[in-house]
This record gives sequence, C-alpha cells and structure tokens, in this order.
Amino acid sequence: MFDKLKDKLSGFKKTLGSTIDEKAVPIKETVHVDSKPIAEEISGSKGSKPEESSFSKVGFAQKAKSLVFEREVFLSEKDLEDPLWELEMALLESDLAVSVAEAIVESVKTELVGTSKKIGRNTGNIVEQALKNAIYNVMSANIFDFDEFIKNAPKPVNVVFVGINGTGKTTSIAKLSKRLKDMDYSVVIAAGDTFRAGAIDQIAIHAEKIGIKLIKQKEGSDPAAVVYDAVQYAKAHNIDVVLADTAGRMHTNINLMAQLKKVCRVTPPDLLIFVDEAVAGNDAVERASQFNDAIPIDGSILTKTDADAKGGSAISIAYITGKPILFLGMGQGYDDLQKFDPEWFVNQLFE
Ligand SMILES: Nc1nc2c(ncn2[C@@H]2O[C@H](COP(=O)(O)OP(=O)(O)OP(=O)(O)O)[C@@H](O)[C@H]2O)c(=O)[nH]1
Ligand SMILES: [Mg+2]
Repeated sequence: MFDKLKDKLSGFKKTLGSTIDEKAVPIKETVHVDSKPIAEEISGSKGSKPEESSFSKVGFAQKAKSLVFEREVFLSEKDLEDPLWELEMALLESDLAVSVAEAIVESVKTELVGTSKKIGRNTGNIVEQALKNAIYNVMSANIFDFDEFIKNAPKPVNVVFVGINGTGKTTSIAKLSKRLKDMDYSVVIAAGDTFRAGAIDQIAIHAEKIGIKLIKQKEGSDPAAVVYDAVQYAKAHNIDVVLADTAGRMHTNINLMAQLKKVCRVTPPDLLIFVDEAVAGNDAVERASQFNDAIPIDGSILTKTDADAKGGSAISIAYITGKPILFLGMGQGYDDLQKFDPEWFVNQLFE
C-alpha cells in the first residue's frame, strides 16, 4: 500500500538528513563534580539552614561527574529551500491535492526552520517526526470514532452509502455489515440500488453469504421507498443498524442527485458515507468535495488502497472535505476493511 509515496518520503528524509549531518556542530556539555551541600546551592546563601528540610538530610550529595557530547543544528530557510521544493513535487506526484501538499510543506518548514535543535546520531529522526506531524495534522481534521458513534447513537442507526459508479459501495456495505455482525450488532441491508441491472442480486448474494436480512423491492422502484422500508423493518424488529446501498452516480447528474436528496429527506441518514477508490487520486478528492457540496457527507470510505501506490487521495480527502476518513478498503475479501486511524496511517508510511 502506498509504496511510491513511502519511497518519496524516505528519499526526502535521506536528503534532508544529510544536509543536517553537514550542518550539525558538536556541543560539549560538562557537569563538574560539586561538593557543595545541595541545600546551600538551592537557598543561595550559606547562612540559611533549612533544618527540617529534606535537603539537609541529604547532606553532601554529589552530582555525577559527566561529560556529554551532543550535536546541534540550526536550519535556515535557505537550507530547506531545495529539499522542500523536492518534497512538494514528490507530494504532487503522489496525487496529493495542491493545497494539501502546500500545507504539509509549510508545516515541515515551520517545525524545522529557525530554531536550534539538538540531534542525536540519527539525523533522519528529526525529519521523520516533522513529516509525521505535518501529515497527521492535515489528516486528523475531525477525528471520528465510527464504533463509538454506532454504540451511542439511538437505534436503528441509518447509514447511507453514496458515490460514483464502481468505486466499492456495495462491497464496503458487505464488509461493514460483517464487521458489525461480528461485533454483535443486528444489521439490515437496504437494496437501494434499484437502477443498475443486477445490483439487487449482487447485494442479495452478499447478504445471504454473511447471513444478514436484505430489504428489497423490484428493479426500477424508488430507492427512497426501499430505504424507508428498511428503516421501518429495523424499528419493528429492534435492529441496530441499517446499511443502505445506492446506485452509483456522477455528482454532475442533476436527476440522480435529486433522487439521492429525496432518499435523505424521506429517511434522514444518521451517517451519510461517501465511498471512492484511492486509485482515482485527485479525482476522488474532487468528487468527494462536490458530493459534500451537494449533500453534506459525514465521512468517507476509501477503497482499493491495496492497489494504490500513490496514497495522495487518502491524505487529501479529509483535509479537502473537512470530514473524516472512516475506513480503508484493502482488498476484495469481507475482512479487508481497516478502521481508519490517522496515527496508524502516518506510522505505517514510515515502516
Ligand atoms: N482490490 C480491491 N477491490 C475492491 C475493493 N472494494 C471493492 N472492490 C472491487 O471493486 C469492484 C466494484 O465494487 P462494487 O462494490 O460493486 O462497487 P459499487 O460502488 O457498488 O459499484 P456500482 O454499484 O456499480 O456503482 C468489485 O469488483 C469489488 O470487488 C478494495 O478495497 N480492494
Ligand atoms: Mg453497487
């Protein structure tokens, strides 16, 4: 996953690491043996004896004799100019949206420029930490815990999935329904894609395999009615979660977007989840933003990360929409769904 991006980040770490190595100067810290009573040193006067103080009981404690060599580096804006330019290019080549690449570069610059930093032997660490902080900051907008939300929300929780054609909505619903079932929630699926031929059969097969009730009508019927039926069924049977599929549609298709708005009006979703594929890169980010403008989403699922070397959409999508990534799809199996956690994500970029 995201191998090209990982290579580029590690390239930046190496380049800047060697600049730091060249500029680093040794500093010598010497701590002398000191035989003054600590109490005196603290009070600053020989006369005053804090008799009951614990210091006086310590008596003539000696500090350890030590001689420590460390290195220190001061990076100017000029030192970072070329490496940061390369970083920005690398991020753009990895499909990051321009504003996100700029935000990351700015954050790395702010962290590294103009202050004197003590460094150890491994100069890469300071660069890695700056990069991690920068990427974490752009990704962690609105951290949202899906599991906590499901646990605490009034039941049934109505979750509707939207996105363009073929991005993985139906598969993600199947994965998520299994995940929720494994967590002992009762789930019902609404076959809200009444538009594409074969869509109802496709989700029916998943529902049967996983052992989950499916609410469906015939092809061509009103998706708002299907989702309504599913919510009514869930209410009547004390079902915890409704997962509603919808037909893939372009955000530019006015009629199909109006149909989606009707679904949301008839049975307002507790969570409206936008699904797109990581491999679509900047296009996915753009679509997320436009869906979000048309019908405000609550978060995104990014699928096919197993086939995406660039990683840019994963980093950009939360920043651009201001809504969290909830899950990553990492394969075609039911268990190939990773709950998204920005900290985990950032760490695995440097593994
Ligand atoms: N490798 C990989 N393939 C995936 C992933 N998620 C979905 N797919 C595949 O992508 C294809 C499309 O998935 P669907 O779930 O049918 O997509 P959809 O968004 O429901 O498509 P429409 O209903 O046509 O709009 C299928 O072949 C899935 O197996 C993933 O995380 N990784
Ligand atoms: Mg589908």
